[in-house]
Amino acid sequence: MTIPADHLRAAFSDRLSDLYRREVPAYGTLLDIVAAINGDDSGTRLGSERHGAIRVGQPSELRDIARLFGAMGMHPVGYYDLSVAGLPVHSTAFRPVAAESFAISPFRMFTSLLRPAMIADDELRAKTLDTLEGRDILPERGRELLEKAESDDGLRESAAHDFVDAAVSVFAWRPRARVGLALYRDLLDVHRLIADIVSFQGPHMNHLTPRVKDIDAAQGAMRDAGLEAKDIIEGPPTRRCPILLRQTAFKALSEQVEFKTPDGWESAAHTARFGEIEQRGAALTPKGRALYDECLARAKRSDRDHDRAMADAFADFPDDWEALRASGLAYFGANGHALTYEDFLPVSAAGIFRSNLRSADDGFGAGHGDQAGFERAMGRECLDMFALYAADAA
Ligand code: OOG
Ligand code: NI
Repeated sequence: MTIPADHLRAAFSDRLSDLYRREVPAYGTLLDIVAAINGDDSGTRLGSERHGAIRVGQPSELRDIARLFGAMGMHPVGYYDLSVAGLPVHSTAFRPVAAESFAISPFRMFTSLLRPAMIADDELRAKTLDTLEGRDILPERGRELLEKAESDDGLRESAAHDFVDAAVSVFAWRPRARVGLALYRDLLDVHRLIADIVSFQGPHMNHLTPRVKDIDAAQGAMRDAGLEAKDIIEGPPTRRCPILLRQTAFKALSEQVEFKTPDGWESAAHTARFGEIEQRGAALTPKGRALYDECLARAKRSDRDHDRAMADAFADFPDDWEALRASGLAYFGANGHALTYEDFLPVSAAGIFRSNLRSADDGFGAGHGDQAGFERAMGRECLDMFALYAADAA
């Protein structure tokens, strides 16, 4: 019997969580907080739901990742242009698409690709490309098993186990850098994100995010547990009928990295990896999403404090299920419940990236999106999230 892609994904998600708990102990604290708040729902989809985030440096890596995730039933949905927030990356989210697949494992991976063209300094851009060249993020055994998974044979039990092992290893933290300390520091000076993407052996997990029922409660509990939480929760304000996605994170930890020198290794600290939590609400239609974006823009123009500005800006966004349905703002399924938003939000994602960058990393200015370029690099198109929700809606 071959193991179905949905089951490979479920095993992969659990194994990543075990790994991250060992690598980033504060993530374990976060899981305890979330389990306490989710209570009885811990045994349902909510209890095992999480997303991860990774960053890759070049098209060949994005293609490998797309194949690897494809074998686990995760497909690229949506295009996120982070250059509008001054970040030299663009992204998609690999996730299941069918309701039955979500029921088995809703694991998603937010995946960003470096945009070297946004590095203005010619010499540093050339060095970045040089450094990335030849980096191969898939272990040989992983590549063989991937080919098998993609073939008609599929993977039987023990090969499936090895495949998940190999897939997990791609995203593990490897403390030996591929670059010397001087180049690392040059890259860090240009942008912390670039240093994180270029300097290492592979695309280590940047964070892992359990889903919580009540993010306001979780934010308070994070502070009580001594985790340095972000000042604000990204996304819509607290509401009776939750919509889209709300997120918060704790500050990155400092990890020792070894850098090559002419006569051995020297170590220095790298700060990038953290934990995040999310609360998911209803998927909005294009009309609902346009209203959300408008409210968000209004809040941004306000000179009141964040919570006040958000509450004011969203005051007219209907907050009962009947009104959301009647006005065509949210998607509803055949059972009468709103469909869950399974994707991400570009402004929130920028806030999550930013929470662990410096103000000096804002120097890129606004750019433009390049979805066609991203898709060319990936060798696949990004699926349209609205079409997917519409197909599931009653
Ligand atoms: C990804 C940041 C975006 C989210 O949940 O919106 C993200 C990253 O830091 O690589 O994960
Ligand atoms: Ni995230």
